[in-house]
Amino acid sequence: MKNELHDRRGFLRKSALATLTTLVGTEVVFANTIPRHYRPLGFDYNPLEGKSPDMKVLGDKPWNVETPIHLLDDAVTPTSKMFIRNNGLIPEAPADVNTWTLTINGESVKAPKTYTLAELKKRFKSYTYQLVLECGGNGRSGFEPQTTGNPWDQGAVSCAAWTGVRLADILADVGLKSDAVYIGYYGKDPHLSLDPAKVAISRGVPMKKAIEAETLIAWAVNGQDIPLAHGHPLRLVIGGWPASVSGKWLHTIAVRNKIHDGAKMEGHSYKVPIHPVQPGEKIPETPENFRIIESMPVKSLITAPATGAVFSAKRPLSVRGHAWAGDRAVASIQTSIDFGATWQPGTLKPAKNRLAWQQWTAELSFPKAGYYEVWVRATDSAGITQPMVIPQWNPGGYLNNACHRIAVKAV
Ligand SMILES: Nc1nc2c(c(=O)[nH]1)N[C@H]1C(S)=C(S)[C@@H](COP(=O)(O)O)O[C@H]1N2
Ligand SMILES: [Mo]
Repeated sequence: MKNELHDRRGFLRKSALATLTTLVGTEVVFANTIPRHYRPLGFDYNPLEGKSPDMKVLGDKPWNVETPIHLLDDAVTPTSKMFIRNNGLIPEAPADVNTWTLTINGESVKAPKTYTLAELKKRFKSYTYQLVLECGGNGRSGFEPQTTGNPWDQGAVSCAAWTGVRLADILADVGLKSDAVYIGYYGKDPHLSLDPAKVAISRGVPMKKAIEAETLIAWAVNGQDIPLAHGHPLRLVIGGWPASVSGKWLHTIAVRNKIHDGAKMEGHSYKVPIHPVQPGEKIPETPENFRIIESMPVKSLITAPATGAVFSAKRPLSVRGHAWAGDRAVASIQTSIDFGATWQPGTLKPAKNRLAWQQWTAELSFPKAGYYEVWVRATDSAGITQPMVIPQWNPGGYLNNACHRIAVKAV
């Protein structure tokens, strides 16, 4: 089913009407007067089905849904607790998944090639990796002044187990020219305007990241088909970089001889100033001033207890969470109960695989009853530690990797 409802003359497509009728479960009586570019509300697939009831909806046009931190306690994030970030509309689910195709084209392929999903599964070896997908704007609400974009708290992050084939294997099968430097993805999600000429998002990564072992063309997450909201039936998954490079509803990957120039690669989208700017300062959005965000910075979360916990001061309090560091590993974590004046080392586990988050635990003793905050900070393998309060402000509100903090009361 095409997502544009009207044909070029402005008449409602028969196929669109049929889908709408099925979705609303009855005749759409005034279907002939549905305005051009108007998307009937009955089309709205509800991505909250199957989600935890405590997920926080930031908006439904497009759908953006955040995970409260205490729900991120699992080592492997269940799909019911995965945040949702959309730039456009969620497309219709395909009637037959096996005939879904992936085309590899672009100026740097020797010749374009198309595979059905069934062929991908049959022809290439499949792998499963736990991968951190974190929105580049996760933590945006912490910046002052506020920037445009979704005001995420710290819950636009997940680490699920993705299954698929390596993009590197597919690209080797296609055959690339020597000038290949970048890839760009295209997904089936319609632009919010429903204008078929507009693309909601089409981002990419340099070849070096594209051909890493963990870069997957995935059809399953946590052992099940990918839910529609997360890119069913096929998705690019690239851990450790802004999740905006992990294209959902994937149908095409272009191999480029220059930095990919798709939607959301322009302006200051997913970019930060090369030199620090004053909070709120506007600078020209030129390549001399901005760099594209690549590996995400070191970060950690306290996932248990939830903020606001009340406990007995007589016994130590067990706290735990995750830490991750983009392309790097996390080397150590520390906690503080005195607003960052002193820090105690916690215990950190190694990652299940490269680009997965790592679990940490700590036993904290409190001198007496009263109000405390527990702060956590992680240090990556290059010796870089999270900032205590807020990192460098930037116009897109990206990369806030400030220490996560919870409030607790000892009684
Ligand atoms: N086709 C498509 N892919 C997309 C997006 C989108 O809007 N359309 N959003 C991107 C962004 S900005 C993020 S943070 C992640 C979110 O993935 P999730 O919704 O599965 O958590 O998907 C990325 N892939
Ligand atoms: Mo994102």
